[in-house]
Order: sequence, then structure tokens, then C-alpha cells
Amino acid sequence: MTSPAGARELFRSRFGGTADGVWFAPGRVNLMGEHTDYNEGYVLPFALGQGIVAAAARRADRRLVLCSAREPGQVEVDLDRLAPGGVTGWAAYPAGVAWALAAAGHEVPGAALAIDSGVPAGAGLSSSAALECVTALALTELAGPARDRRELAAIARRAENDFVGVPSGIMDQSASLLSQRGHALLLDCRSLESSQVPFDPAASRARLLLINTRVRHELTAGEYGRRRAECARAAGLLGVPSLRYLTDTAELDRIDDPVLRRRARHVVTDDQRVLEVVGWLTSAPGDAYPEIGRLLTQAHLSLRDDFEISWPEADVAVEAALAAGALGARMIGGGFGGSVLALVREDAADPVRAAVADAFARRSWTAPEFLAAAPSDGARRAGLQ
Ligand code: GAF
Repeated sequence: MTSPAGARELFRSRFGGTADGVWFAPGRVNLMGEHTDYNEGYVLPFALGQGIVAAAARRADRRLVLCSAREPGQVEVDLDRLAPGGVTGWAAYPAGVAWALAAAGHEVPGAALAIDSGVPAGAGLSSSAALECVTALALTELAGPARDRRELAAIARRAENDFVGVPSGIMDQSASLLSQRGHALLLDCRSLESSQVPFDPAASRARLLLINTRVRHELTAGEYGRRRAECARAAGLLGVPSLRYLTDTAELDRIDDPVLRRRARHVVTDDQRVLEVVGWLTSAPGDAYPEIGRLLTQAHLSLRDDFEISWPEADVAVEAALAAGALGARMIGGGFGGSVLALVREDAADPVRAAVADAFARRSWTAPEFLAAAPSDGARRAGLQ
């Protein structure tokens, strides 16, 4: 039930009355550039068609009232008493956005939000960022004219970092708010400049297969923060503000610690892979897909062996997809759970799906979920129905 009409109905049934509007924010898939965002590097995500809807209405008081189609009851918070740590669970994300908006000087009206999600949680597809972004859009547009999307992305990230306490980068919120259909979003996480890169695999008879490995990805787990700290240490040892400042892996020989050297090598080479993918998509889109496939698989090996954040189900999905003829495949997102992205020729989609399902069945693992992944539009107000 993630249609605008469904969200309006949820609003009516839980709160009574009519919503003033319905907003939508998508989840994301990252084509290339993993763990590069907080190293001030490049990322190349695109928005999914699947996302989170919120039917919302202003309230006359200073309360933010939230309900979710997936949870019973409702959560009510006082907008004038919001503080990090004061709200827990799923409601911390929208409450955190209200807090971060106010901290940035925006008017935050009392509001009721009825929320539903079409993004599987824990699949590494940024359902949390979608929740933050749909809240940011709904609250600001209930209050007045539309706000700058880059500012909203920064506010949504601040909610996640400082209110929820997850030390993520800026990629997911940017993808959800800035993406355009038929494009991937090239974001320079140092300057925060972004551009739209035409990305239409179907036009070249290629397909993107998204494979939810059903191992839950939890960003709050400590490994993400540990990787961040390792990257910062590596940059410090080399005397640069961030790993983005390195372009040649030979410079990494100056790091004695082999673990830190591997972490840094992943970041430096993944930044290069982002720019290579963009080069192929812009200069030779007709020939790009085998090359992008090759780079995807290279990235998976880097994430598995240098950054050490892959997990057995992802490795098996990648191996099975490649053996069945995929052009390339890799784990996506923060790691240790979530999804794999495979790039396949149109006629290989069914054999690849079957091979991955079979590889999981042979190991008695929970069957993977296959999802559509079409580069889609970013967050928006959904029709007035
Ligand atoms: C998660 C984080 F939220 C992003 O900021 C990014 O670091 C990603 O992991 C890894 O590329 O999605």
C-alpha cells in the first residue's frame, strides 16, 4: 500500500480527517563509489521507483504525530522539547528531521504524518534516508514554499548523524532528493556539486537486477563507524584532509599498517571507478555496459578483500550471477548485509535469477528477493488525489 491513495487512507483510518498532501521519497541503489562519500570522494547512485510515502497535515499545536503502516499505534512528540536520544526506533528518523530543520532555522509546524514504505527495510536500499527525506519535504512544504534540495539533504543527514546517532555520509539523502529518471547522480562529496549522468541500460538491452540477500543490513552496527575511523587514520598518516586527495595508489605504500593500506586502496580505486563509469556512460554509452560490468565486479573484489565488508550471501550471489553470464555484479551499500546489484544482458536476466536462487537453495539459505531497479525520479509531492 505505497500509493498516495493508500497513504491518504492510512491517514484517515489512524488519525481521522483528511491529509493536506502526500509526499514520496525513493530508496536508492549505488552504481559505484562505496564508502567514498565520507572520504569526500565521488558517488554515483540512482533513485529507485520504490520508496516511502507520507500523507501529512498541519496541526494547530506544537506536536508531531507519527504513525506507520507497519506498526500499531502512534508516536507523539513535542516539537519544542526534541533532543538527540529523546526518541528511539523508527520514529527517531522523522523526529530527528524536525529537530534538524529547526536547528537550521526553518519553521517546523505541528503536523501529523501517516507513513508507509515500499522499500524492504534492512536491504541496504536506504529506507532510512527515504524516511528522512519524505519527512523533510512534507514538513517544509506544509510550512511554505519548497526549499533547496541540497540543503534538505544536509539537514536529513544531520538528523541521522546527530539525532539518531548513525555516522553516515551524504550519499543516500542526496540520491533520494536529487535524482532524475533515466540518470545516475554524480556527486562530488567534497564540493557537493552534482550532475545528472544519462543512464538507461534498457536502451542498450541491458538490465539491472537487484538481489536482496535477506541478510539484514544494520548501519547502527559498529563496523561502519570502524571503517570510517580507519579511513580517517589512513588519511592522517598520509597528511591529507581525506582520502579523496589521493589519486595514485602508489602513495599508499607509505602506510605501514596493511589493514589501513587496504582500506585506503579501496577508497582510492573506487573513486577512480566512479569516474571511469561516468566516462563510459557519457562518451560511449553504446559500449558502456560490458565495461561497467567489469568495473562492478572489480569493485566487489575491492569491497570484499580490501574493505572487508562483504558477507557470504553477497559473495555467492555475485559468483552465481557471473557464472550464469552477468556482465558484472557487486554488493551495494554499507556492507555486512543487504543487496547485490547485477548488470545483465536482457536475455541473461532469467538465467541469472535462476542461478542465484539455485545457489541459495543448495545452501539452504532463505530465498533471495529479486527487485526491479530502474533509475527513477527523486522525492516529490505526489498528486492531489
Ligand atoms: C551507507 C551510508 F549511509 C552512506 O552514507 C554510504 O557511506 C554507504 O553506506 C556506503 O557507500 O548507505
